[in-house]
Amino acid sequence: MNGGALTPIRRKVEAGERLSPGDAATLLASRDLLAVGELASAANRARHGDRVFYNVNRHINPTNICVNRCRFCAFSRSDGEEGAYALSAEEVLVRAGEAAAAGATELHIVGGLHPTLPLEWYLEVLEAIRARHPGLHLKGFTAVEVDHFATLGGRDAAAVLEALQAAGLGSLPGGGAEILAEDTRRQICPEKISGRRWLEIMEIAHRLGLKSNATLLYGHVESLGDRVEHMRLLRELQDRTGGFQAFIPLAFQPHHSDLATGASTTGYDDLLTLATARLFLDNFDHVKAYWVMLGEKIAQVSLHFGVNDLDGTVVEEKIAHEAGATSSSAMARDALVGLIREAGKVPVERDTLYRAVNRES
Ligand code: V47
Ligand code: SF4
Repeated sequence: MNGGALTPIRRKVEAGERLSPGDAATLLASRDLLAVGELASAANRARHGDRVFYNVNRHINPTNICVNRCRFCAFSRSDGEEGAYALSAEEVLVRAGEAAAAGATELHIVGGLHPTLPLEWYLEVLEAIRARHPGLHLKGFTAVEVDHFATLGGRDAAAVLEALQAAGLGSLPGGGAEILAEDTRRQICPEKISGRRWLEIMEIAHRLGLKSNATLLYGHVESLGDRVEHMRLLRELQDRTGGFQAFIPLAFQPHHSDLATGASTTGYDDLLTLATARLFLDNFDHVKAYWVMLGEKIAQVSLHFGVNDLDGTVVEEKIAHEAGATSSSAMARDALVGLIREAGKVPVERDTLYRAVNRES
């Protein structure tokens, strides 16, 4: 596409008009990355100025045993398979304690769909973490896990979410969204809940006052049209609930899974996807570059392509690294701050709900 095809889109952006799905498709197919980036950067700057958020967090994956075995997932194992693990409650608590001691404000807790571990086990773990570390925000459980707990325990998703909330859950991460367009979703994760069900559970969570994120898994077999449809569905739900905080495109890590293509996403596609999201998802405050999957270099450059959040310190990452990610699995706070500053931006440490964290240091 030449620069001319962007002219009507530029006019809409400048007039504050909403972009159509056709516009998003045009942006994703554009070969004028810098022009798209400039538009996205202006939209981002209008919302956030030069501020870029990061947080001090720790990921905990209680188990990799999963009944779904999505085709793109190199993290999961079947029960009894070599490499399968399930942490004890105490092991989770040790990790939470380490996080608290390191100054984390958030735990990000997600895992596989264990065939028997009941919701009650998770509720007890959350309650124990809350009792020991009341200052830690507990972000956990994708809509996929919530549905699994509901099925295992014979209750509905709202009851599961209410129980988790009562035990200390503060918000939901954005995982499990993959590709919401049903045909492609069935190809890459046939056992997973439908896209419609993922959206339904998010809507219930938002109505209960739980904020969440939304991800997009891109760079595998999906079409650009699937990406647009995915974002359209998210934008439509966000219009109704306002419960999404950040949109997070996850670059497919192409090794060691059933879907392994061996081909990583390109930097060009990563940046175009992030910039398009910023422009099309006009009702999302935050576009996050998850450096673990993008690599630190593209994540840093993306700060000039519409991104205003670099996620966090992470500490222990398994999902991307099992699938061949070459980034490190932890980043020190100073390193995150350095990346942001070097890009000419102003680092702001945030908590999970995007309030600035002030540390005496
Ligand atoms: O749901 C699995 C994805 C997700 C692969 O909400 C893969 O703040 C790439 O959702 N290549 C988990 N992606 C990670 C996630 C997340 C990460 C950081 C922040 C937040 C947030 C959420 O990882 C899964 C799945 O979509 N995934 N396998 C793979 N091979
Ligand atoms: Fe299980 Fe999640 Fe991996 Fe799918 S992506 S196999 S649901 S752990």
